[in-house]
Amino acid sequence: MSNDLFERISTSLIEGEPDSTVELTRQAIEAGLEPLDIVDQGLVPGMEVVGDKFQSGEYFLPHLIIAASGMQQAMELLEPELRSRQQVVEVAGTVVIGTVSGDIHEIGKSLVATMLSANGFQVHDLGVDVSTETFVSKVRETGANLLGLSALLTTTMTVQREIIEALAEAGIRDQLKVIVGGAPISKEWADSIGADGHAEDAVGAVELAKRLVR
Ligand code: B12
Repeated sequence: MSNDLFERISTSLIEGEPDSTVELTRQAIEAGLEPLDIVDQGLVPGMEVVGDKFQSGEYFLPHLIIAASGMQQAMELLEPELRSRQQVVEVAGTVVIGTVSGDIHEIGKSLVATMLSANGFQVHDLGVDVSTETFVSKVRETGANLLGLSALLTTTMTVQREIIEALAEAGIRDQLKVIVGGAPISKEWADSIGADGHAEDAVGAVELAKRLVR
């Protein structure tokens, strides 16, 4: 039964039916399925197919936009569920997170922010297309011990390096750990720009964050 629902959620994204994506996600929650499984086995595989079809030229930007709106609305239903699964005892750390300047991809960054928050981190989510100056000043203002930088484009991943350099220039690079993520981000890239770590998904991001700020 669960497999069938996950597959229908994926298909609804691929076929561009956001209302069905939301309705099927609601059904999956009501059926008691794990919220993270709904994301990982239903929504994300569907979005991957949409991304592949866009890359191969079969789909165009409107397809991406429609699928993203379905996924975002589904994520809004899932967020409170994701949060309530975790028994938060103490603040694990303070995180500033956002998508870098020039990049408006939001879904993965928001999922990472939600999962960090659900795991006891105090999260300041700056949104998307965040300027380097805003990252630096928010880190100063909050005294954050972790900074999360999301970039989904090969053209914006270089901004992650600029932000790390700006932190150093501001004299606050040593005050915090910087983690990076997004589809094009690899361990090699993270190492080459002097980040403290990278993660492939939201669960990995939480593990990394806990390890780094402990
Ligand atoms: C949805 C989407 C969009 C939506 C975004 C809507 C929104 N509100 O977010 C819209 C339609 C706006 C969009 C626009 C564009 N997009 Co787009 N988009 C995608 C798509 C299909 C899915 C991204 C997604 O949401 N995935 C689901 C989430 C859950 O996964 P995720 O983002 O990877 O996040 C996970 C991990 O990466 C990691 N992570 C993410 N952030 C962080 C941060 C930290 C700190 C850590 C530790 C981990 C971490 O954890 C997350 C959770 O598991 C991808 C395809 C793909 N395979 O990624 C293309 C893709 C990223 N887009 C692409 C392109 C080209 C564009 C456009 C340039 C298209 C255009 N011609 O205008 C524009 C760029 C606009 C801009 N300036 O940013 C290309 C990028 C190619 C490249 N190599 O640079 C991709 C790869 C599609 C493709 N195959 O060609 N896009």
